[in-house]
Amino acid sequence: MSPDDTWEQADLFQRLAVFAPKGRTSCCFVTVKRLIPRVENVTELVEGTFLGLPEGEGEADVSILSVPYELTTSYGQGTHAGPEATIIASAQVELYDPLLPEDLPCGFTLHTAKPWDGEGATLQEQLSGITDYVSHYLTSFPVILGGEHGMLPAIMDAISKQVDLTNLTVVQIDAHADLRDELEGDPHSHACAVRRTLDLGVGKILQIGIRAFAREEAEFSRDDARVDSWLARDILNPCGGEANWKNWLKTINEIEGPVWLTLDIDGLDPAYVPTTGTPVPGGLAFWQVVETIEMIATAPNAHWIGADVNEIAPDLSNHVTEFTAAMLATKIVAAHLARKLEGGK
Ligand SMILES: [Mn+2]
Repeated sequence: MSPDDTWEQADLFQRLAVFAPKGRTSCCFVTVKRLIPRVENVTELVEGTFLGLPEGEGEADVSILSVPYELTTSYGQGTHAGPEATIIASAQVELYDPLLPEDLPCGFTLHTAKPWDGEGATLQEQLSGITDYVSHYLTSFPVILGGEHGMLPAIMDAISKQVDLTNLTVVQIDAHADLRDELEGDPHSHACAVRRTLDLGVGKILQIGIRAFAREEAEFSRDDARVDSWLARDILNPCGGEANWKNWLKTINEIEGPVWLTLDIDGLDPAYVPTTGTPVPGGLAFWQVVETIEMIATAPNAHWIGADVNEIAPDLSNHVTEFTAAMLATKIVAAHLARKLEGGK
């Protein structure tokens, strides 16, 4: 095998450069395959699909959508590259989940959709393009990778053709309330995403992880019965935090009717998502997000219809951000499929 072949092969998995001793210009590359065998009959990772799995046949149970939308991000940049980076990172996520009797896809059909094309000369055209794109995948359980949180109203617009939004509960994990009426004159800013979904008619918002918000948002949340805000400080406080956390889980468990999860990864502490658009200290632990996901899936009277994972800006130095996003997207898929196996909706 020539050195070029070795390099090409290494590209499929992981590359480890072993630099030659001082004074020599050449170097060799060693292929490092996954240490744990993957699903039966799957001998190698498929590039560009979620979890590196081959495309399933027939109607999809779960569709992984990519919305590389970034127009209004106010601080860090790079969320347009989030979906692709997350799909690449997902190839490194384990296929075993304790919730499932077999490894993913566990007999189900997963479909990785082509990304949204990004076309549209104006913001409005782009948002309606996202609505159209999402509309094509609603017969399955969509997991939408973003992209900035400003895409949420466009997603809700698509959902509204199937679900009466006034019956919908949106569970929002986020550092920010996203309840501003406008930011710097822009009503479509990601900082206004949840306020716009209320304008569209969404009946209930349960938001958690909130810790960077404006007086306007605090007052809006206090005065509007549709919004329940759970502040990160109240959840994580060593004195009383545990009781508040249990109360949150109980609230999720009692959801009735259709539910959508919108997971802005900045809801997590920046240790897990260092390169997200607006990292804010004092955020949720990884396991708190996992527990919330599992609780949505098992809520007895809820019908979980889909999720988005947004504000993923790739971490070029060590991939922590997109790997966190990939693990959580996988948990969403596994928790949904486990519920489906039990005969739930
Ligand atoms: Mn947000």
